[in-house]
Amino acid sequence: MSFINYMAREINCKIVYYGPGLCGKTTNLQYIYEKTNPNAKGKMISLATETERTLFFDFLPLSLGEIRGFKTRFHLYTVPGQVFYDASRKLILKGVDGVIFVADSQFERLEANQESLDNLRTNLAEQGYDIDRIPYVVQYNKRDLPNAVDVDELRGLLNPGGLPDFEAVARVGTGVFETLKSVSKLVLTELKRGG
Ligand SMILES: Nc1nc2c(ncn2[C@@H]2O[C@H](COP(=O)(O)OP(=O)(O)OP(=O)(O)O)[C@@H](O)[C@H]2O)c(=O)[nH]1
Ligand SMILES: [Mg+2]
Repeated sequence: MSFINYMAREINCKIVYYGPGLCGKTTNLQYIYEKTNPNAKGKMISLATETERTLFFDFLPLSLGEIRGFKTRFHLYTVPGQVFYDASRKLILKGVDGVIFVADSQFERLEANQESLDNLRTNLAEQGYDIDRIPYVVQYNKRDLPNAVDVDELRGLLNPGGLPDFEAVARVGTGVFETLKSVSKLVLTELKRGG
């Protein structure tokens, strides 16, 4: 539900990073924050526990240039991945324009990925969104770890429809901007269609 401010000539879009606990959502945002020009970003807000688990959300406003004289502002959010924060995840999904599902590539996290994806589907549906219709991309993170499952296997489990997907090592930034660019492109295409 992008918000267009005609007076200020601004388009505001909301992107949400979703995925199981510790899959690397906050790490994606931190990398984007570090690598973005100061005049293209706002303050990054993180509400975290003492152990740096996301407690409510992380937030980063980004400017991605202009389209037809309108400034495009992307508001990036991450949800808390831990199972018991479901109420927060529902809230954060309100008004979403695009979703990045961050999967943890580790064998031990296969079930957690699946649960989180099911939870995403349920929470989107509750708000009247269909995961197959909104701008949506998948990131297979932690590709650097020795226990990472083959991408083909992850794709079969988490992305059988073959939507845009990316391998990543968020800790060093690999794949981070590719993933973001892909979803923002889909969001802007949707906007142009008047969706
Ligand atoms: N090896 C490796 N570690 C990573 C990678 N990305 C993130 N991590 C580490 O994984 C841990 C969890 O990362 P976070 O970004 O806090 O995970 P999160 O998804 O935000 O977790 P919640 O906020 O609890 O949902 C941290 O120690 C990160 O440094 C990666 O690509 N490879
Ligand atoms: Mg987090």
